[in-house]
Amino acid sequence: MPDVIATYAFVPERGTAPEEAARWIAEEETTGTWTGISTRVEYVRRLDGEVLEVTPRGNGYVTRIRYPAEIFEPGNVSQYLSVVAGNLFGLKKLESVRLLDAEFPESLIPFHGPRFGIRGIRGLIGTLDRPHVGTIIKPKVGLSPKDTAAVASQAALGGVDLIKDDETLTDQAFCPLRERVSLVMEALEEVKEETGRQVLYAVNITTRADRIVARAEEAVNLGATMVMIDVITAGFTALQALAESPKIRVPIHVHRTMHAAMTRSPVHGIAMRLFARLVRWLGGDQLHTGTVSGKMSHDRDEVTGDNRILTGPCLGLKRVFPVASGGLQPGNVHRELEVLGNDIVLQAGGGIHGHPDGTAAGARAMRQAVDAWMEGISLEEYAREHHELERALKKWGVIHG
Ligand code: RUB
Repeated sequence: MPDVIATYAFVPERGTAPEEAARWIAEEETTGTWTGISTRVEYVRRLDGEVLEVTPRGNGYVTRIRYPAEIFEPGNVSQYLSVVAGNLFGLKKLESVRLLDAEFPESLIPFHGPRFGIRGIRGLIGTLDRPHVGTIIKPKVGLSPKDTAAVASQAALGGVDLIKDDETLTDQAFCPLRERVSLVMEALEEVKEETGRQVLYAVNITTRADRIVARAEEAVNLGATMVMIDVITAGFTALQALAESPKIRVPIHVHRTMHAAMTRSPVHGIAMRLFARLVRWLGGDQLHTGTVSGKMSHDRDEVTGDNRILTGPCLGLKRVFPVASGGLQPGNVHRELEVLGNDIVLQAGGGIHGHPDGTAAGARAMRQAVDAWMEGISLEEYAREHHELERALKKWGVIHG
């Protein structure tokens, strides 16, 4: 049976040989512990982890460790994480350790993946190949349901494809979910009647595990055309529960707030790569993977590699729409697209609602930047005949490589 292979970058504790440090990982996560134990009887030894190789890299080492497939419970991703991303991070034998990736055999991926994926979402919106433009309602929190709907309406009129709640907005007293969804959907229906355009609304249904599916169902019953989950804070199995619920037949937008506590350090933690794999397996339709020129810390090669995990071949599972978000404005659009390609959702909060002429103008400016890209015209040249874009570029400038 093919096994699980996990790759770690690490720096051993002073005085510990790299091979020994790697062996500590393999043993801690399988059949061993800090000392020899009489209960590690012979038949258990087939479940030992195995250090396949240790090679120097930079100031440390990279190791590949084989975990026998048999130690994993098929379909239980919480348990998968407890093995490949478990106690090892705290071992004193390692000064630092970062899980770079883990590859699992087909027998451990018994998941149906996204229901919609890139093609399904394009079908809902009616686009063939242009990048999608999304917005996050800003301010993150504080607006009443009525004002949220008014902002959504302006963004939709300006031309965005997707409107979403921010990661900290759920069902607070100042903006109850029921009222917010009803009013936003009413506003988007009006825009649809006026313009013929379908604009999706991703409602943040993140809540405790035993209530999340019911909350998502409630949002869908109120007309939500997408649901959103903060997958790191809610848990991967909460995403799985949503995706597997027969009543939630809308795409799932996956936000990754808190990920950087694990993914940001180049020497310690967990690379985004594994989370991208899990989200695709478990049924996310869109996933934040970062920008290459925005406000959040990023590594260009990691972002493009993560997007390939979402969009490359994977056991016939549908392709997940990558979402680039954080500090984007019309002046970043060409930089993002030349690196990330057209199968991308470009999301702008401040870069739309901060436009000098308001939200609708900001949405128009983002769309104009995308249109310029599709027509092969530079932002500066397109801005000469597109007032909203011109105003945005004057405020924020054009971001080159
Ligand atoms: C964007 C925003 C998003 C972050 C998340 O707002 O608040 O939650 O982009 O980051 P703005 P990531 O457009 O005003 O910067 O996508 O990297 O997880």
